[in-house]
Amino acid sequence: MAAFPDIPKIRYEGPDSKNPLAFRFYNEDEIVEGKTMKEQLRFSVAYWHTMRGTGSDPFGAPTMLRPWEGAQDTVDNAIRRVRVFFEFCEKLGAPFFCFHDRDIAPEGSTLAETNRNLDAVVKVVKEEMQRTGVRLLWGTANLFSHPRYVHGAATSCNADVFAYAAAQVKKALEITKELDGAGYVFWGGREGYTTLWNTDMKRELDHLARFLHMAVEYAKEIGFKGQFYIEPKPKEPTKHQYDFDAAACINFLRTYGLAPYFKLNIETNHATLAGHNVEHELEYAGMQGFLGSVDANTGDLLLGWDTDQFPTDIYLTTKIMLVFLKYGGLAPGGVNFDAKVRRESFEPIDLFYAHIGGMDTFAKGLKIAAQIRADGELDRLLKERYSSWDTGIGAEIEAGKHDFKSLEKYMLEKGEAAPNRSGRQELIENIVNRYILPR
Ligand code: XUL
Ligand code: CO
Repeated sequence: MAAFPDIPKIRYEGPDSKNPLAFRFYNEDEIVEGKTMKEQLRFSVAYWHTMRGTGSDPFGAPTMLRPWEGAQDTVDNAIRRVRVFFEFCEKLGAPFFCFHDRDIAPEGSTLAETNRNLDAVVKVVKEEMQRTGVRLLWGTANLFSHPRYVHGAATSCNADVFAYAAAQVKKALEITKELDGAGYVFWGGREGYTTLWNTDMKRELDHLARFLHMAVEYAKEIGFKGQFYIEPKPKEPTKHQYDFDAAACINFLRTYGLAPYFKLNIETNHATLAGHNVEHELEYAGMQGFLGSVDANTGDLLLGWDTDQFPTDIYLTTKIMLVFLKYGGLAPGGVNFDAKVRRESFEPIDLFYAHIGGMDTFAKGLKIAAQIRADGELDRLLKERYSSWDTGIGAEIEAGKHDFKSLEKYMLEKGEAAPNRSGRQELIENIVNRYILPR
């Protein structure tokens, strides 16, 4: 039985459409910068929010109406849910999905039983992937929900928990390979601490690095060729998470010899929790060769936690796409909607409205970013701002021809630096608005 019988396949109808179940900007076959929108954006649906989000919060019970859910979290129920999920992706026209191991199948009473549950569900996931053509952007293991991970997983003070986590990631890598995943994400949900009084930070980070090296070695052994990602987040659930932001992650990866094997999966709401914005994090990763994928969502700056809302801000998506286009596109990463409908949006149809809005805002952001790049006006202003480095003393410094003594001599002769020029921020913002608000 179809889970969404009243919902048609979502189609592109163009900017004038008022149909809430149609795209106004996401036209999957339209070419932007030499690729189709589908290839440029690589949209992905997150299994955990879309299928497992209940609407519960610390103050209240679940609210989501999901008629396909049974009373118990059984393997049969999990299989029924998988079929609903692929019907959703198919109707939406999302080419990818992402999942945690524990999203798709219930945990058993032993690791062996849990793995059997997983195998039974993965079989159906594979079938549905073949039926619909929806592909796996990345897989991951949930190393944070179960009480055993109370002190962390790879950074736990309990060596047995490290071993359990290793076994869990081994299996998650196997199923990600089985499902031909384009990547695998490590989000350090509880890899951090609450108080340094009881924490040996150096030892925990050494363990985390050892764990990630084991993952790299095992991927090689089984022939998993997908991209590994670290997903930075500064806090929540722990007070201080080790993968704080792009800079902390890159430093960690370099320190422990892991840099060649990892890129970053940057999430908007995590960036803002770290006191950055997403374009800062993307640019920082990009300039050092660590730009990987994006977990697309948005936070609420009036709330201090990870609200994971669907992105509907055109400035936000334009900025994200500008960085990705600059660094050569998203593949093998994608735009994964790590986003959930509000607790108050409890009907199944809200899942469609939410994803349509996010996809359309990204599609329009992509088109605007491509137009900004094609016109080159912002690039020219940027180049002009640094033009003192293109000739004369600037070019000589960049070429390594100077030291403090020669620069002192230069300035003693000159007497004073050349005057500064305006940064023109307001002009630039007005130019950007010409693209965002053309008429
Ligand atoms: C949590 C978060 C995770 C990761 C995958 O804030 O973003 O869902 O994306 O574990
Ligand atoms: Co995420």
